[in-house]
Amino acid sequence: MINKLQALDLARELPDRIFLDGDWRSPASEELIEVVDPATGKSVRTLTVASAADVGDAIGAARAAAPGWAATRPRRRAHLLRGLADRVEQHADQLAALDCLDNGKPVTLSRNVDIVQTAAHLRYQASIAESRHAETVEDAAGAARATLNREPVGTVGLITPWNYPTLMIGRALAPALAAGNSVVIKPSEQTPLSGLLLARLIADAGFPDGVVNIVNGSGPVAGQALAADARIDMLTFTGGHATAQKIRQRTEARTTFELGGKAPFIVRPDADLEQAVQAAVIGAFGNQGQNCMAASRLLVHRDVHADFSQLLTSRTDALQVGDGFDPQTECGPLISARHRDRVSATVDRARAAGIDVLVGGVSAGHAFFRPTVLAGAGRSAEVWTEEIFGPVTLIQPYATDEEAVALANDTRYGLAASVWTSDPVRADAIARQLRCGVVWINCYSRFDAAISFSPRAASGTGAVGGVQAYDTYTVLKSTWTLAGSATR
Ligand code: TXE
Repeated sequence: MINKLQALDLARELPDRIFLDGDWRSPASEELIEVVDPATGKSVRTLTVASAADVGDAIGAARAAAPGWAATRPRRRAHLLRGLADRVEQHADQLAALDCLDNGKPVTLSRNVDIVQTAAHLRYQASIAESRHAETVEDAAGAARATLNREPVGTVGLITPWNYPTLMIGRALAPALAAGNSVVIKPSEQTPLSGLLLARLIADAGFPDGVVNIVNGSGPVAGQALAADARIDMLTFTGGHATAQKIRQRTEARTTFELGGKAPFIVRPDADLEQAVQAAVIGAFGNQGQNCMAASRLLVHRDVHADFSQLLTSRTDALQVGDGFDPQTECGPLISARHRDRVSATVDRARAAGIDVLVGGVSAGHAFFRPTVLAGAGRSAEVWTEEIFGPVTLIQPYATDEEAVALANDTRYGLAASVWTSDPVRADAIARQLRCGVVWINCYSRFDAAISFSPRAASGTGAVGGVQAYDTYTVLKSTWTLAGSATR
């Protein structure tokens, strides 16, 4: 594992460039972003950000590379994707350390979850590229047959967030490339480091020039330029709702969005409380709660509510908050002191509105905020309706399964949910009624590159993972041949 000093050295030797057409280029802009270590508030380094013209050039390079990449045999595409997966695994410590440095997340979590999953998506999508063959269908009269081909959409823009910097790139890049699209990536300006190392690995893996381009830049300039460019055929955006609204207004391209969430976590009276509490702690406070699938509304049956609350409060209080490079750390800092202030102000407003703070509710220096459990929020409370995106969860008692489902679905979001019970029939009945893309029964935060989900309602659109993600990056073409007309 890499320590913080080594991570700082690594961050400082990465090029202050954009990765364009297989080469490193100095951005035309003179605007700088400061990369900050949220655990200390200290500057790591500065990077020159891409201008709108730089983004335009990156799109030009991607478009020029698109026909060649689309025509590249799927087996070759798969080979290159596997080569990239190998390199991601070989550089797992470095990628994890860079994500720990500018995001603050515990380095072991990043190493064992984010980077492992990134490589898994690359490998899985390589296998789909090789196996997703064209289908042939005969028309009803038997007079003609059609071949259904899945063709790449063209050039894809990926605008990614800061909460899982490497994984959010890899998870979208893998199906986009597997399906034969060229790509321009704009990582979050708050976490620009791992994208630079990924660019090196992409070049080293042997992808043709221009197939992948990576531009670090701000949302309002580089992000907007990418979103508004008519040469972009498809945009994949993971981030905030307000930004998604702006992007929707600016693009006519195909879009997929993964936005926020307000995931319910239902605990029935027959649940294993120990396990449920353990999962709630990880679900609510993992990644410092900066996770669109965070267990942010704990709906607990009134018969076990007191026991659950007591256990949860003491487990939460015992969580080790600290620098992500410290192996003891369970909760790192939030992404920035500014975000910590936002989270803190939300908890202060909840307190002022009479909502109980059972544990936490205080900041702990720099960008740190103690994991927090709230109780007694009504359904119109801000903390019930709005995504906090920090280490803050709520407990709400309920009396019947029907009430639990109604509370769970009382949100504009539709991303994830969890049900805790020893009754498989009830579990299934509840899961069917939940309006969201993922339901975990007696578990939380389980993912697999082969298993897909679709965000719903205000949480977004499209498919993440699985063969369905690959299909999202394709367009269907049916080619008809009249029977007997094209024989040799
Ligand atoms: O996201 P932004 P922020 C949610 C979460 C969080 C809130 C705001 O609730 O508190 O969003 O986070 C780029 N045109 N999620 O402000 O700004 C930006 O540069 C084009 C949930 O950090 O949406 C970055 O690359 N792009 C989410 C990306 O959008 C623009 C993860 C996301 O940043 C742009 C993150 C513009 N005008 C936040 N403005 C999840 N689903 O996990 C910004 N960007």
